[in-house]
Amino acid sequence: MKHWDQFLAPYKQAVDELKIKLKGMRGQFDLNSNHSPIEFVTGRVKPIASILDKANQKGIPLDKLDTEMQDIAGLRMMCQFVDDIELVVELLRKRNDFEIVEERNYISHKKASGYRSYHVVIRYPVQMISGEKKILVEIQIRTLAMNFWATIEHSLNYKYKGQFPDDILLRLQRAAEAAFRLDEEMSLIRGEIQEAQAFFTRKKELKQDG
Ligand code: 0O2
Repeated sequence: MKHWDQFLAPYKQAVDELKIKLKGMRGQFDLNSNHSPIEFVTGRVKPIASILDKANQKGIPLDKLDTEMQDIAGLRMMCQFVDDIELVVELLRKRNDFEIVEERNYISHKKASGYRSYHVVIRYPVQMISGEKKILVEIQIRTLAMNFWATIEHSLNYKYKGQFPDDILLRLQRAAEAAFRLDEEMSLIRGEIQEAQAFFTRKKELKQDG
């Protein structure tokens, strides 16, 4: 167990640091504009049992986890609108506190399961007392609708171990289409939504000032 704690320490450090940094991006948008492309940010270190399961499934030797498993440290950035995702990815590309090693666009190329999301894998330097360690971190950027579907599908996947009964599979596919349409509909009335949100923000600020 001590060995796992040692191995996971830089991943934990990276998730904690990146949560602050990426939430900071949202804070800056709140200060400077009416609309933030980032709704909220979450992060986690993959549980040991999931690391072992994935290593087993993908045939990754345990001594190669640091180079071959890209999502031991994972961050998620949720956006209101599909168009916000590209903007967030652009902002990540411009940062100089990490290096992007891979991008996977599961929005233009959705997975067979119906999964949609944009994945950016970065190499992030963590300052440990033993020196600098560069580790891989996966950032998933998705809309609230994509996140809703993925969260539900992930729980069901866990329950059925990937072997969904036909009726559940059909419902999940329909739900994926519904989430896609929801994103499309929201994009069409984006202007109206943002106007209303700006109005409520101003009202809240006036209340706080006075
Ligand atoms: P967890 O519990 O989220 O940590 P692979 O696992 O082979 O599909 P790979 O090479 O690891 O792919 O990279 P990929 O697909 O870019 O990223 C894997 C992660 O993306 C998954 O992590 C999920 O978080 C998410 N993901 C990918 N496909 C699906 C899907 O069909 N449904 C859902 N709900 N999420 C998906 P883990 O390790 O599966 O799990």
